[in-house]
Amino acid sequence: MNKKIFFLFVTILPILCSCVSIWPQPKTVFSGDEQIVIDPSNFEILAEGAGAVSQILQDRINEYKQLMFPFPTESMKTQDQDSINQLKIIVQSDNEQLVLGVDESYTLSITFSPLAVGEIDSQTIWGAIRGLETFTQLIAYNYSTEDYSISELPITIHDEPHFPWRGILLDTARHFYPIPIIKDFIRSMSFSKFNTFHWHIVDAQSFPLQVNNYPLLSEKGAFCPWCTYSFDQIKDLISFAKGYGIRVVPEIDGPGHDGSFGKGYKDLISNCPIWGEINQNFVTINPTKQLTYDVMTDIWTEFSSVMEDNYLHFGGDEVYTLCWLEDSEIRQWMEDHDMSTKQLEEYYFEKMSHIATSLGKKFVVWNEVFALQNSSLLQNAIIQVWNNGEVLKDIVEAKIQALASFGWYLDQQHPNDKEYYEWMDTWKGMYYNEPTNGIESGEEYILGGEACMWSEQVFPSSLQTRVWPRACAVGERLWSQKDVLDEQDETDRLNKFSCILNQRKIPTSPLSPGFCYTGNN
Ligand code: CP6
Repeated sequence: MNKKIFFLFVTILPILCSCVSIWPQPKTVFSGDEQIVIDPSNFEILAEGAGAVSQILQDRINEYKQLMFPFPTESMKTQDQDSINQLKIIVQSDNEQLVLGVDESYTLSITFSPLAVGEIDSQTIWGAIRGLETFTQLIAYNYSTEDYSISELPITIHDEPHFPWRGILLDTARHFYPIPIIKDFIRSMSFSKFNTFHWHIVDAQSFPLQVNNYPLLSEKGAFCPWCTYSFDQIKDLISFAKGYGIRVVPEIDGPGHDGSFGKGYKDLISNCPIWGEINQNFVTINPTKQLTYDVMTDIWTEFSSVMEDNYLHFGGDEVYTLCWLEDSEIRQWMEDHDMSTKQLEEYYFEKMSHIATSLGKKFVVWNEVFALQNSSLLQNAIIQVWNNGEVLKDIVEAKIQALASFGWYLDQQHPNDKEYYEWMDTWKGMYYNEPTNGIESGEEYILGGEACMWSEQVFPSSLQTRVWPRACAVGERLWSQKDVLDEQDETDRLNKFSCILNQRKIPTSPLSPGFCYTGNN
């Protein structure tokens, strides 16, 4: 069909379709049925608008140029075919600030006028980076003809995220992850349009954080002498993550899961050998000592000096207050202050909340803190729900901001599906876990959610294989609209996306039999 007539046709009668294979599914896609070739040696990406000066954008353009064309094109013949030789990226704003809720929307179009032209329009560089990922996924490689093409043109995609907070938690305390491994992981997160890296940095089993004023914390608490993160490294990691539009939210869990504080400074933890013997995770911090608050203030002050983001995670999960009762000094203190264990826990969180406020940061905690029902604590808190989907409803009805993580535990490898058969489609349970289901009021208080990669049974070489492709399902649930729910379409698209990750050398798995060309198979 003549392209002009065709374009007229699609303009008058737009075809809203999900026929192109993009993960996560964009908000709207209008597409036709023309195909063009794209020759890497005759293709350029230009940036225009105020945002064009951004070094971050330039870095991503250069990286995506590589990702778009992973294979050789020796025999590519473009002379007698329609081709596209330019992608123009127009970014309105030069503001590179990366904060929760920043504009990540973009419009991507490839139209004929009469030659094919590609364009990405966005308000911010973050939208442009999301659009570059989408554009890259449109390019298909044909290994028999050794050429690249884009089909279903002309195409116009309007896209923006459903939720502003789309994260993955990584626990670096049950096993140590060197910084380059974390960087690779963060980069791979951006391919599914995740934008938040929740760093569960210390826990009962190790203390890898180097705290300048309290050096014994990591000297005694880390797994090995080099199994540590300095604030210089953290600053560099935060800046790396920012390059991919990913915020870093650090967590120092407490008052539970804090046994490793005691390796360097015994006074910091409660003396509960019986409970500690049953489970290392049960050892709590000692909330009656001023030293505890001095150390926490110090850690959070150092974090705040290297981060741009506004959120600090104070933990609050699985607090075994029986550990306090086993310690006679703490018992005495509680008696002297006429406090119950619940009040002592509240006392601890009031101090933490004060630290957050005095540093100008927001206070994120796990859902057990909501159960304390202490209104002064909850007023400005963000509650992350991990073990009880029902409680999410109560939190948002109380007009408190929330994050969903239940159903998104990557360490659990068995399916949530009711049906059980030969394969374990563990991604499906995660995929259909829509946080807003069953919420009648206060949906706007759900900021988004996070998949959680606890590391008791995972370490550097198994991290990415454990995470992908299941976390992609979470990525789409958080990015795409609520009504994107077609099982066959999702399976096909996720298989294709997993192949793209494979081609980018990210260790992932397929969902079903098929062929994924990687250049060496
Ligand atoms: N570590 C910490 C964990 C878990 C939590 N906190 C956890 C609990 C239950 C399951 C998976 C992980 N390993 N610090 C709970 C938030 Cl099923």
